[in-house]
Amino acid sequence: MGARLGFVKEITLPQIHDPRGDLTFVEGGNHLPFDIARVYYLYNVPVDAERGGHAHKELEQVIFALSGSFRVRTDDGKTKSDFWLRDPRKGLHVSKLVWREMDCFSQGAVCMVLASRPYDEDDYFRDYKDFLKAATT
Ligand code: T46
Repeated sequence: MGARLGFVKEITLPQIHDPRGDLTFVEGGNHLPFDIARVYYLYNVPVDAERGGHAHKELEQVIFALSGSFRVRTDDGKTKSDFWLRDPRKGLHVSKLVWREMDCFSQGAVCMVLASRPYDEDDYFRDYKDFLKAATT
């Protein structure tokens, strides 16, 4: 049986609005379809930086722009899509076997990622040909 193709889906978190400002929260297993094993964030990103350029074998994660904006380009081996993240309530759920590239960071952008697994370099496809083989066979 062939590998399941990866998927990418936008997720909108709750927002509590009052005169003091907005509050958004996220619960693993409730708002996300996995328990959160790791949180990491990217900041001080030069506006011309390109990040990503890999896919994961098992990890799934949700990517947020907590501040500013950036582009996420995804590729599941069949379909390529572009997403702009700019709303802290809206995350991009990126499953395993999805190649992702991130660029067009605005000045001061902060990217937060909620991940289903601890960091493991062995979980990465950093070579596009290796990824394509796993995603399409
Ligand atoms: C992804 C995008 C959105 C760690 O030691 N622990 C960690 O949790 C992470 C994420 C990275 N690292 C080390 C590994 C590298 O030596 O930090 C260095 C930079 O990592 P990387 O080049 O993978 O960073 P990005 O921004 O290209 O990719 C990261 C995630 O790795 C990746 O899963 O989807 O952010």
